[in-house]
Amino acid sequence: MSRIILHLDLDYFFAQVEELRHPDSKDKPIVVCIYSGRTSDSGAVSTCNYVARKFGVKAGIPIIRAKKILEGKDATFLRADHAHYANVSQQIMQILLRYVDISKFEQTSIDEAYLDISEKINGDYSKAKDTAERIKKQILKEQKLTCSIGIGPNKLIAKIASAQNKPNGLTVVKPDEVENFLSYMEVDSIPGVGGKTKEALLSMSIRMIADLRSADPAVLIEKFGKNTGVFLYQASRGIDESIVQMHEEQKQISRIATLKEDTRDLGEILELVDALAQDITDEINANNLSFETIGINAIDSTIQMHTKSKTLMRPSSELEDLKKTAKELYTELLNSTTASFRRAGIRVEKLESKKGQKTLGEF
Ligand code: DCP
Ligand code: CA
Repeated sequence: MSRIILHLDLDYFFAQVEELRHPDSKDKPIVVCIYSGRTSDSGAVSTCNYVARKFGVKAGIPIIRAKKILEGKDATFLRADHAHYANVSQQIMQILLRYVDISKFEQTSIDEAYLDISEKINGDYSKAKDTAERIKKQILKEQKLTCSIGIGPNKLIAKIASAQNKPNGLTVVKPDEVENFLSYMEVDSIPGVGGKTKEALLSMSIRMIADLRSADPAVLIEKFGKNTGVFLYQASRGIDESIVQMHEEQKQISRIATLKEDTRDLGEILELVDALAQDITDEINANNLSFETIGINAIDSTIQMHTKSKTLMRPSSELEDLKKTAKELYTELLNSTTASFRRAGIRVEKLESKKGQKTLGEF
């Protein structure tokens, strides 16, 4: 069965989020910086808005260089606030999970995700496009952010497509358009093909994906090794069988917070943990999920991490189960150490969609 995959990438993510917090600077250059701390200006640009990009500022360049480029341009330089961006990212991923079951969802970075929307779309690319438009509208409505979406028969094509019409783009590539779509692109449009591979290919007179397609696979394998050689051969033909699926370690929801003071009082710890448990079950229920394993992670006053976990007899989504197990685990933890705790956390794992209640999808 042929698949339809959607790839979403938020536009100039950190900087777009900062535009919302600094509406007066929105139409001027905004540069988000990661300061290294050596001198007041040392560090690199994390990202910037499109106004700043027009002048040549981009991710990775030294902050000092960006300041020179934008001198006299009334630019705003901001320190990256990862906690805030992670929070916004989480809300957006929650929106996406309304459109697919969690088993058809894969978040690949703070601002990118794949959705396998094959089911219910039934090979109809115009329906897939409608879905993408709805997702874009919803994210704009709830979070005031724009994103770019690519749709194609696999992850490779969807990802390349999402980069085509940034910002606020929507690019659909149907199976019979794949070959043409790729032909006029340079080889480094293929995700994973960086400067080194590009140069090596150039030395073989391979610049465009169309050139790569005519290359002898045996030569590619000889030059790049089996894995990369086969990958290049397949990618140039738009072939990618990899499935949309979260990695095991991503299939968990966790919360951690700082206690009012260092303590080993079970009551005080549970007061905080119960609030975190409430937060987790809210997220679980909003997504129609269940959990089976419950874990705790606590950091003591010497910054040592302690963890414990327990698997239930059957999956649950109940706050009471979570609170009860957390209490057991924290009781065990306190009995096993004389440490005092600074931070207390809780997490749920082995997440599954609840049977018979697949997420709505709204297709
Ligand atoms: N990021 C970073 N340093 C980099 C690249 C990215 O800190 N060298 C951060 C800031 C970005 C976020 O990761 O906002 C997402 O990275 P993207 O590569 O998707 O870049 P943007 O979202 O900023 O821009 P685009 O509109 O091109 O997607
Ligand atoms: Ca992005």
